[in-house]
Amino acid sequence: GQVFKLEDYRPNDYLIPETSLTFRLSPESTRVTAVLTIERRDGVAVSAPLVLDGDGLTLLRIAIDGRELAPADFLATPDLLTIVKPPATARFQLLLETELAPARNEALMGLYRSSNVYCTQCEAEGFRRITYFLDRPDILSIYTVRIEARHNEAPLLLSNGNPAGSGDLAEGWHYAVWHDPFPKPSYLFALVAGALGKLADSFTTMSGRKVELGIYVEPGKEQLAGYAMDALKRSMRWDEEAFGREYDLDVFNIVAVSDFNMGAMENKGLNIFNDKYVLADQETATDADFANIEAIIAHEYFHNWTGNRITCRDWFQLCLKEGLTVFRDHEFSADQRSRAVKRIAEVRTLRAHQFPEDQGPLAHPVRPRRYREINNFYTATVYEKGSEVVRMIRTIVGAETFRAGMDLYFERHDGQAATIEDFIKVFEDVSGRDLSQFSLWYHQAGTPNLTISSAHNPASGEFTLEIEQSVPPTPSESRKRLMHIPLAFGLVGADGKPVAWRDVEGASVEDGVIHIRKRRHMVRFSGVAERPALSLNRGFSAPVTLSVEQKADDQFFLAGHDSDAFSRWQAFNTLLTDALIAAFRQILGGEQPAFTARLTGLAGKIAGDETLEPAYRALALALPGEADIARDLGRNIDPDAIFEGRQALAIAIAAANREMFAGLYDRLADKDAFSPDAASAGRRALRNILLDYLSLLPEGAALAARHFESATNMTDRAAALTVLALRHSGSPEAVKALADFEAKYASDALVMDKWFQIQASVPGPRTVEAVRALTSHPAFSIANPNRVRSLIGTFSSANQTGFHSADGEGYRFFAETVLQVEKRNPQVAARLATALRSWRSLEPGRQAKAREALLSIANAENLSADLRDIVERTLA
Ligand code: BAL
Ligand code: ZN
Repeated sequence: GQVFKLEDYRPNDYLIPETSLTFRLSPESTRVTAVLTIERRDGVAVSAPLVLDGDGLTLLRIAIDGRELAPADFLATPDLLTIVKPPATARFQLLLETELAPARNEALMGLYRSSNVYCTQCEAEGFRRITYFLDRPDILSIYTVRIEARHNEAPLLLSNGNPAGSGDLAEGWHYAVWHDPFPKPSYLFALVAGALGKLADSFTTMSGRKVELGIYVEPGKEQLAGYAMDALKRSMRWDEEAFGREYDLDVFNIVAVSDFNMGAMENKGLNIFNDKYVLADQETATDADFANIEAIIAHEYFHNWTGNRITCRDWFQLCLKEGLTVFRDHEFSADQRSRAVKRIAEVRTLRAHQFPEDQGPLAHPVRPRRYREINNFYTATVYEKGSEVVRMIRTIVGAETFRAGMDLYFERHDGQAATIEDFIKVFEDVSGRDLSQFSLWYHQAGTPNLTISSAHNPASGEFTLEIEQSVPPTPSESRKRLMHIPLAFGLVGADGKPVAWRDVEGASVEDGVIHIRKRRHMVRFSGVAERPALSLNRGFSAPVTLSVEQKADDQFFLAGHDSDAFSRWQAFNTLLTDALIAAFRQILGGEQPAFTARLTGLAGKIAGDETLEPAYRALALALPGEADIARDLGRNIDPDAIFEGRQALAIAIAAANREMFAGLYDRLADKDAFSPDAASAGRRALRNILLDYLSLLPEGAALAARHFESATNMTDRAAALTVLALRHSGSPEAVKALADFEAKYASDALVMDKWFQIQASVPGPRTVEAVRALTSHPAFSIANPNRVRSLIGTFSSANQTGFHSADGEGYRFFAETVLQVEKRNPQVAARLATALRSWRSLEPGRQAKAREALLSIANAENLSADLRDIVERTLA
């Protein structure tokens, strides 16, 4: 396939300042008439051909300035339209008529049908499946859209912008017109038509303009959109307060659909959502679902400024809108919830998804330099690491200057398609700093490592740090340049208070941050009388790994006393990780793993520490995942031994704290009416992790069964079902709970996703057969992305012992299923296939079987560009 390169960017010869679209909707035969105002750019030769993108299109009619074109005047293939000799005038009108079959569009890109609702997805390159166009983000156009449909089939007709007329037509048809005054790229175009219920509300902006808000859902589910609506209004207010950004249209609409490739999409004024991120109540949604809804509603809304008003020049700049918008939604959630808890959760996610990507064959810079299929770059690196890079800019320039930089960004680039260079420049301009070394974070792939050792000299009162940075090689980048790494730190005294120093030399240290720029720094603090405990990468100031020789005493001390909540959590998590790695080695050596009473005792202390938020305690008690341990080990992975060690540690912690955990579990029982707020969710999280521990002790299955029976909300019910299915697989209690859950929620697809997910997570080599059988369950559908992700995605990316079963059966099933999904939906298949990206870190037996499975995909006939790209890079 074709490779697209950043250095090849050049503006197109033509612009499309205005786009007028008319849709006459029908499931099998929709007519699209596009009238494009085309403008030749200044200085471009009159002879320059006009070449428009298409994807699988059928052209019915083509005319320029009212005259039909002769066959010799153009060349139309399904994927390209070339107008050999456009008119000599600088501006002309091109009319195109195409015909589509939305009902048969199973790739869910372009215009398609989801449960009888017409909807669109155009990012990244879906608009070219609707009409021929300059389908690239630097072509900004003002859209007017007329939608015609049968009234009984689609009483509701929506597009971007503001409503601009509607009425009835002959033979039971009707129409609506929408006009969006803000020039936008084609990937932000959207259309929705169907029979939907509406939850209506309004928001008055900071300048006093009233905006009509609507959330459209399957009729009868309107009340399930209440939390999303509340999150939307809080997001709108927050963006005014935190960034001075006001909403700009008269209406803001959100539509929930049940077949959607992504989580949601930020189309101007008409966000389209995967219904999983809109619909919620206590009966059907977990606390994690509520938090995700809040975050994603905010994320898509925040795109209105970071993405829509200022968009990307080309797809290499994807992180310009995504990393920045993730940063904004993280800050929003931190303000709405607990900042410390949110930060810990973000870092866990980054390490679970981005670190393995950065350390494997799919590693790429936050701003990639080449791609074959842009859909494969909606990655944890672009999104999550992209957000971390923005966070580091704020750390370096300071919060106030950061805000000034953002103001300048909006002022300077509003209405433009911008680049990462534009973004970095505003912060250089407002701060007067040189960010050129820092900008390597955008250009260089790989997770930097810092090796740090410390020494204290009581005689001279000197405390010295030796810091060495390195960035491991990544595909096509074998030699790395030195990074600017802002490392927040603290020197903690025996009383838990910060230790003062007189002077520091060796690196610039500002506001508790060491600025590492060279390969090696020797940082010397003077005037330090007593040896402090060293607290490093506070708040996770830089997305790096650390290799630190640190005494266990110091880790235990920091786990109890670090004033930085993130680092305190980190200290305990490091102790747990070290213990799990030691256990893994003991098991491989044929020994029983053993854990210190000091460690299991500390778990009990943290659980019962009433000075800490319950949500924090719950996060601290959640052991590093099997995949986290595998990532830290890095090579020769045997998932069964990892599982065994982790299970042994969980049992040791449960046994050592049995009474304390049981008492706390009882006290935390919810007595108040349900609320999805962060504090209530935190109490449920703590109680449910205590249940998980207690379930490992005798009578554990009975306890979990009681928890399941008495649950009054989905968080508790799903937690108990998880404990039963995973810890007591095959027990009568587990079998009964799974059957009861299935009977109760059989008709609720989103809740059944949890049922699929839980069963796909059951550890052990027999799960593959259970998952295979579930693909025939009436609630499962290989055509629906949520179903596929819940069952197949969970099995392959979140079940270490099941997927990586030593006989290779998990891989064989996986390869078959990926190819089945691909026939309909290449994008979802390609995403699934990334589950094997870390195959080279497995022990040799599994490695060989994983490679066979990858080769069986690579050798399949008619492989899509999406899947071929992932599989070939994974095998390279
Ligand atoms: N732009 C794709 C969906 C999102 O990141 O908001
Ligand atoms: Zn986004």
